[in-house]
Amino acid sequence: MAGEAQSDCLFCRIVAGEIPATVVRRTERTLAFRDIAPKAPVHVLVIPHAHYPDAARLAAAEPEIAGELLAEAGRVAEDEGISDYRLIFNTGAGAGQTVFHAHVHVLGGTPMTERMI
Ligand code: DGP
Repeated sequence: MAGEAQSDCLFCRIVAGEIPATVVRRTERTLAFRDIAPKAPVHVLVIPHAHYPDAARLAAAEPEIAGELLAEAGRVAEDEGISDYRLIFNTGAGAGQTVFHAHVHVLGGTPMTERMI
């Protein structure tokens, strides 16, 4: 069913605590943790607990959670002490998406003038 945890999904397993991650924020419906291969001094991923393959499909099915994802991204930036940051939603393998569980990258802590991811 839409939104249900998938046993073969890396980020579902992080949500379940089966795979360790450096968690920086957690809410009832979202989780924020540091990217394993940071592309900037601040590189945090914010994901919904619910499994949707990408952010657009999350927004279509659960617009409230999609809004929470953005609000949490802003709170991560605030917690990290950065006012300038980039939010990235890679959607589809051809755009660089490698994990097919909706997520937004929060990138910052350095001048964000070039393509980084
Ligand atoms: P994307 O390319 O947009 O699908 O981003 C997926 C990100 O997930 C990528 O920047 C690397 C990160 N990542 C992959 N595996 C792990 C992991 O096991 N732990 C953490 N913290 N991040 C991971």
